[in-house]
Amino acid sequence: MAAEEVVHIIDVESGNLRSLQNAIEYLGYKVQFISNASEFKIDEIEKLFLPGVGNFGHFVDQIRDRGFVEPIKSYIESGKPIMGICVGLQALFNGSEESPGSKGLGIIDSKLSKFDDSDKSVPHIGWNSLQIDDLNGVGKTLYGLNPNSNYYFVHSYAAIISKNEKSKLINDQNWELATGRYGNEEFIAAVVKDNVFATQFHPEKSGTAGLKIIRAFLEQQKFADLTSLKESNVPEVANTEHTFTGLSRRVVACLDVRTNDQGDLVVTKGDQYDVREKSKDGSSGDVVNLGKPVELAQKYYEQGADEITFLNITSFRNSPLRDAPMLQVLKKAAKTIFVPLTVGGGIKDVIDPDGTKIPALDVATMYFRSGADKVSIGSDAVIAAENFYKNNQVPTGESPMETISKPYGVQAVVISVDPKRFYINDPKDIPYKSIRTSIPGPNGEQYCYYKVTSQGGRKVHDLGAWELCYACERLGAGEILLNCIDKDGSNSGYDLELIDFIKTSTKLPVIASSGAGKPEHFEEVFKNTKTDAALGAGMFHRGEYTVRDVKLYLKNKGLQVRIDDE
Ligand code: 1PR
Repeated sequence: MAAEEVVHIIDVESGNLRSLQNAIEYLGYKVQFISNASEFKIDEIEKLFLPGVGNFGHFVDQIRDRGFVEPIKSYIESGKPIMGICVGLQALFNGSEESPGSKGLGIIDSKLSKFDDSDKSVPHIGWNSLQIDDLNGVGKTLYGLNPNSNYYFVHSYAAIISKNEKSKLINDQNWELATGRYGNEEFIAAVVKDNVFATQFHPEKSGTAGLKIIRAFLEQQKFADLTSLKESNVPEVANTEHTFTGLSRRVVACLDVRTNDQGDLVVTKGDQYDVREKSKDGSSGDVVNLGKPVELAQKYYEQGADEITFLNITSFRNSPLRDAPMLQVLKKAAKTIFVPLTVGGGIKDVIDPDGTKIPALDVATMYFRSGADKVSIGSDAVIAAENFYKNNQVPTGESPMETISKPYGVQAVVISVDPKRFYINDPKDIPYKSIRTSIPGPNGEQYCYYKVTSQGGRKVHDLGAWELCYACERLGAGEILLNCIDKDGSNSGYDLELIDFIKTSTKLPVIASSGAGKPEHFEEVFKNTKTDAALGAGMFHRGEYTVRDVKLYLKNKGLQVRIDDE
């Protein structure tokens, strides 16, 4: 590599480009962004990235409006290397079912459609593997794409291909393909032709395995020997499951962050949302301090966490715009952590001290620009859902979920649900959906339901958790972080009944949270519920188990997990 070689990235202000910048810089290159056609000087560009996140129409319309279409086409004709990522791959196609009125670049003569959600969650979020046809039997793979690795995908639309379509792309259009499988659907995970390379997954969010691909592109190592690709040195386990979706079991580490009484930003954790130390007489003491956010996040990344979530748990008290430490945490963490980062707490319309109203979209943009891949909305999701029902289930277009998902895509919007269990004798007693429970109430009640709360459990609302999730899916949420106040910090395992109950309200992926105390709890939740991911906090912070302990345990139990490349 030439010293300080400059690499260019097309920036149409959609999604988190900071992570890609960080990954490229981590590999020793300099990054320059190009945000309009006048900055696009073909002669000065040696390697070009076209990353895209979110909505297809928003992205390709921006490409067109900023005058990028012809420069990109000329650049490709010049033979210099270009790499598309996620919607950057999708933009190479003719169009997408997501945005019928918006035209793609038409470089790949095919189109995109939505995954079928009748038998699986959509969006397709998580770590999946690739099928790579041995290129003409020569035992080579492209840009280090490794069939033994897992890569991070997050999308609802894809180039879903039949055998016929695949053969057309390969034989008539001369594309080389790596495909992925999501349930019964085969889709394009990566394409290569001459100087054009694109991936549907995010290599900048795919740990060491992903960094290897970016490096191979930067060094233009187009062909790697398939046999030289090192597999993980953790031994395979006989009878390992093959999940129906193809996704590995996703393990998320969560950091609840707040300022303690000394003014330091710390990772904390309590039980049932009480994060203060208890003294012997029962009075509460200092905020429990379990460590520094960036240090812990880095540790969990190195231990193999599939995703890291930061929750600013007291953000409802003050303006997040003044709460710069959380932005700093994110910026710093994103420099060396190459898995998805979610940030929650205070994603809502805020009024700054001078009276200026700052829309939730701008708050979210700040976080995306600092390195977040997803934002998580708690209290405001409850308010939006209440308004949804008041408005006869008609979305107004004004809730943060709607305004943020429009440009950034639903996959970037998580809702964080803080439910509390209530017992009843008869489902007809309440206007919400309920379940028959195997853990009867204190007075022998056979049924229960869950009310949602906001402001960190302080305010209980007249709204069921099932109804909240149902509404939020219609308002533009893309994933559900499902906490449980009764189980939080209990180390007694997840509320399995709650998880399957919520899965009946939505097609969205659900992250089970609250109650994990040992690796067995992860096995239990993955085997006995339909959850898409499982989150742990206290057990990791207290050092009782590492993320790697959990993953190796699951692997030994025959569950499919991602162990990152060495
Ligand atoms: O309402 O949009 O500002 O978001 C605030 C966010 O902060 C919400 O996501 C809310 O869940 C979270 N939050 C608020 N107060 C607390 C608290 O603990 N006092 N933490 C809090 C919620 C729940 C999980 C936790 C799991 C796993 N924490 O994230 O990490 O329960 O813990 P465990 O494995 O140790 O059992 P807004």
